[in-house]
This record gives sequence, C-alpha cells and structure tokens, in this order.
Amino acid sequence: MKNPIKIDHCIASEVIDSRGFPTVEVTLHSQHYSASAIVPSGASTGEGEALELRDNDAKRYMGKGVLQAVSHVNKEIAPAIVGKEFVMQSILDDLMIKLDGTENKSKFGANAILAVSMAFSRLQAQINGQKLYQGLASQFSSQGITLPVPMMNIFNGGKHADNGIAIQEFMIIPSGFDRFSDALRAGIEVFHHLKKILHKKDLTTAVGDEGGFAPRLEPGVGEAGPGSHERVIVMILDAIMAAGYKAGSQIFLGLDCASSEFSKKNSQGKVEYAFEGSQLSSDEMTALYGKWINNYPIISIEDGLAEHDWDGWKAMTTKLGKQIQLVGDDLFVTNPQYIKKGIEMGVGNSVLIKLNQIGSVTETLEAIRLAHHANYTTVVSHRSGETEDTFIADLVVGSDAGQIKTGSASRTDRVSKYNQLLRIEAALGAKAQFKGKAAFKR
Ligand code: 2PG
Ligand code: MG
Repeated sequence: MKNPIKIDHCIASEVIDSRGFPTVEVTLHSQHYSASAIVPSGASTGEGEALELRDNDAKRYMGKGVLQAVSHVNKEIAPAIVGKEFVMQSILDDLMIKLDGTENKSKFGANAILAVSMAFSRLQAQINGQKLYQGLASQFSSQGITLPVPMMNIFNGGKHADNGIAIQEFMIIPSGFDRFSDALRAGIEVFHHLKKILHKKDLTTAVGDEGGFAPRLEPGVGEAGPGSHERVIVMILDAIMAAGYKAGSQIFLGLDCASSEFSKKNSQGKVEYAFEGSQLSSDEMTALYGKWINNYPIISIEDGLAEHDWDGWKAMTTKLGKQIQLVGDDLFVTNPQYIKKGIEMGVGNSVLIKLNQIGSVTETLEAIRLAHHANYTTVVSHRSGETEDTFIADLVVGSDAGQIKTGSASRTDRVSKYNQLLRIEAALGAKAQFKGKAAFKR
C-alpha cells in the first residue's frame, strides 16, 4: 500500500490548446510537491463521449471558453478534496464522479474532472518517487516497460483538414523494427520524403491539425473525386520506398476513416456513406476496404463504419476481423459499457483509448483492462486539439498497451509525446520492450 496523498491546494485555470481554443489546466499541491495536467479536446467526437463543458458565451473565444469548468474545479471539486487524504486514484475519481452525479459528467464537465484526475496521477507518482509511467503501471498492475508502435498520421483529411478528403487519417505504422527509437526514425524519414514527393507534384505541404500534410489533390472546393484516397495511399507507399524502407515488412499502413463524419441514415433507415462522390452502403464500404487490404499493406482500420452502424460493424468484423485490426473509436468512446457490448456482439477487435472520452484516469485504465481481457488490442490516442501535456506517452508505457496514435512528425503538440517516449526508452535502458509486429495480433 502506498502512502496516502493529502491534497493541500487544487487550482484550475484556462489555458490554450493547439487549435487556439481554451482548455482546462489543474495544479495540485501536497506539502512541497506539485503537479499539473492539461486536458485535450477532439473535433470528430463520438456522441457517447463524456461532456466537454464549454461556456457557449459567443463574446469569448467563439463560445469555446471553459471558465465554468474551471470554476467547478475551484469552487466545487477543490473544497471537497482539499485537506483530505487519498490512498488511491480510484477513491479520488469515484468521489468526483459521485459529486458530479450525472451519467456523462455533464454537471462539472469531463474537462474539469479529468484535469484533476490526471494531475493526481502525476502528484502521486512524484510523492512515491516514481516516474508517471511507473506510477500508472503500479495502478494498473502491469510491468510498464513496453514502448508502443507509433501510428503516425502523415496525411490529414476529414475534420482535421479542409482538402475534401473524406478519410481523416492516413497513418504509417513502422512495426518492423527492434526498438521504438528506430521505428520513430523510420516514420519521420518517410514524413520528409512524402514532403518532397508532394512538392514535386506541386501540392501544398502545409500541415493539418495533427501535423500531417493536408493538400487538396484536385482544384476547387468540395469533396475529393473518385480514386483520390488511393492516390494518397500510393504517394505514401512511394515515400516509404524513397526513404529506403520496405512497405509490408518494415512499415505498414493504417487508416482512421472517422466515417461517422461522412455517414447519414437514408429514408429507409440504413446508414449510407458519402464517399468520393457516391453514396455507399456499409457492405460497399466494407468491400472497398477488403479490396484495399488485398492491394496495399493496410493492417489497421479505425472507425471504418459509423458509430450507430453496429450491424454494419458486426458484418465488417466477420469479413475483415481475422485479417486486420479493426479499431473502435467513436463506436466505443473508451466507455466500458460500449466496449462490453462490442465484446459480447463480436464487434471490432481493438479499442482506441482517449482519456477525455470517458473523463477519468481510473475509468480509462478500466477500459484498457476490459479490452485486454477480451483479447482486444488497445491504441492509446491523442485528440486533434492537444497541448504540451505528454500524459498519454506515460499512459501507453504504463499500461503496456503497445500502440500509440499521436500524430505526425511535426507540431510540438504531437512531437512532445514522441520525445517523452524517447526519454522513457532511454530511462528503461535494457529493460525497454518493443513488441513491433507482435503488437498487432492479426
Ligand atoms: C480520432 C481523433 C484523434 P479527434 O478521431 O481518432 O486522431 O480525432 O480528437 O478529432 O476526435
Ligand atoms: Mg478516430
């Protein structure tokens, strides 16, 4: 049993995220120790996510201020926790969840509760003389020695760019290496070669929200036309080759389609997908993915179908689930309840893990535990709105989750996580593990 942590002060404030919108930072003090945490924010959010409380005051930050969430920490959570001792993270998190009293943390805001929860993880680790990943490993009863395979989103579309490309993320997965740092280096070199290739084709090399390139492939505005997604895939494969790596043995591809964003229900109540100028059914989308998997080294598809399309997901899992990783993000929203439903129905085989979708460290760890128990893989993930906070780097090692999605090789909000992983790899030395291809069960 670790020492109880007595909280002496708890202070929240409004700070700014990578998209220029406010978010919540909390600092906790205990004796001469102090620890802070900042919460991230999504753009392609799942409907089932815990509530991110925004002020909706149009006069400040286009309505996106978080002064109410800040005030909930300072005026409601702080009085309930300051002066009290907590032996475990879960006791603090449970207390805040009870005080909030709603299903989706809508009274205080998940951004208020999570900031306190993350800051407590840091404070507790510090007081116990541990690094954050070690503290999280003790909480999770894991070894805390596994560096993740990075899934690097080097081409951005969907809601993270304005190039008319429906699929949100085209990721390279350098899993065929022995160490995290070698995998990262390979991924970064591919990023630089992709830049050269785009430049030669007269395509812009400005980047999207997650640091990947985001050129418009066709003139004009609106949806990209037939074949445009495959053109992106081919350019990425060319970049892998130009960098001197082998696609399909050293570097693989992954997609986050974030397809809820281009889906809707038709008049017969069936989910349809607006893709490259056509309306496709769930089966047609699945067939398209099947074709791509046969033609390209794609090993992971996230949110290939929409969050309400559970039947489509079930059929897709039956067709493709033995061949590739099918990751549920908007579908599972890091919520143990939805993950359980998925496991029972045989839907997907992997869970995306985002702290702010569920809103506390304890519930996030529970989601990971549940997924691993059912032999589902887990991918710890950033949000498209991020900050300098590197918590997820420690979380992915602390939970031995094995895969991380934290953007491309540009923008400090993305690179800071990779740098933290490099530090952890160096600190672990010979103990550091890198599962590489074994991180992907299929
Ligand atoms: C996703 C995420 C992160 P957002 O869909 O997986 O890449 O995007 O934070 O906008 O939900
Ligand atoms: Mg996603």
